[in-house]
Amino acid sequence: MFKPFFSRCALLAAGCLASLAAFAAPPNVVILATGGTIAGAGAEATNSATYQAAKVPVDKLIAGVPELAKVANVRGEQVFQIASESFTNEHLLTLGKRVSALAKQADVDGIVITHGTDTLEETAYFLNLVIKTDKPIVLVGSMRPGTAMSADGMLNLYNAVSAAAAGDARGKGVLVTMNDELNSGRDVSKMINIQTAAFKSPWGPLGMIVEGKNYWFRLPAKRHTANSEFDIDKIETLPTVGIAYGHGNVAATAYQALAAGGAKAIIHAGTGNGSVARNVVPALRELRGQGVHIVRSSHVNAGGFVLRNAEQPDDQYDWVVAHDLNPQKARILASVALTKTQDSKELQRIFWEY
Ligand code: DAS
Repeated sequence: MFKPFFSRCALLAAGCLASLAAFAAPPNVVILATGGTIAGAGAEATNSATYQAAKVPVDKLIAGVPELAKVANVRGEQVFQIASESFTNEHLLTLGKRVSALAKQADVDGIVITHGTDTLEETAYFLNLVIKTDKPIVLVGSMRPGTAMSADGMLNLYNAVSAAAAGDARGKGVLVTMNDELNSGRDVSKMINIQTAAFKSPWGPLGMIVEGKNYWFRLPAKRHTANSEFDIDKIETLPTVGIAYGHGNVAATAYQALAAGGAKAIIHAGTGNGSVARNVVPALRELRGQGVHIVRSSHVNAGGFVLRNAEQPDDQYDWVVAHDLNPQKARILASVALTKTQDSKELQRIFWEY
């Protein structure tokens, strides 16, 4: 007689807890604003490409999307107000340290970073490597300023806050949401510079976000965030790494100038699968002999794939290959890796794992 009574009480209690959970406080999401087109303003509604980036402050961005309040408790911080082509290593470190501090706070459930689209992919990858958290960190930009017809920034920002507030975005590394897609900060790149569908991942997005709900189709395969060996709180400077572009009739001048300017590693943005013109090889071998690391990547558009000892005898030359990272991402990883090691075999391990 007593058993049914107690089981009914347990069911009643569970029901109360469930309804309480439904009224639980919404997640706390912090928006860190850095500038870019998402904060841009043009003279006319027809100016979708002629405008000034980095004009609108974060509080105005938030006020422009009142629906954010239905998704999370949102507050904003204006970290920078710049076009992202002007990001420096110091900007990366400042932003990374702020993200790390917020991620450690119990009252922060997710972080959104509004950012210019030009180097958004570099910042996203950098944070993916150095922020020790499972909490959602979502970067977002826009291809049109908020003053233009069919501006994409409002929905992009709503999507980013929805993703950052969603528990199922935890542990998936740094995310980039543009054009309703959820992309890995590692893989995504700006492939087209005039369309709202500008950002693509060579191996596909992780998922889609529709009406504020995440739909996942795949998970990141490489090390990131909490599982990374790198920690922003232990990095004070980022070594200089330069990129030299491979093309027909190329000379060694750019590589030599980068080394003379203090580059600790040079990313060869090669044709095809990281090919190196035969007249440039001696100069690169000489630079390697002077202690500068050479990293072969590919500048093909929709995704390169560089393997060791395919186009060049990397073992013999003691060069590193960037695997599927494009040159600008290879620069980020090389700089972060050089904060830990100068050993080329260790550098290569890091390029395989991240
Ligand atoms: N100049 C671009 C930048 O700030 C504008 C943009 O597309 O966001 O990256």
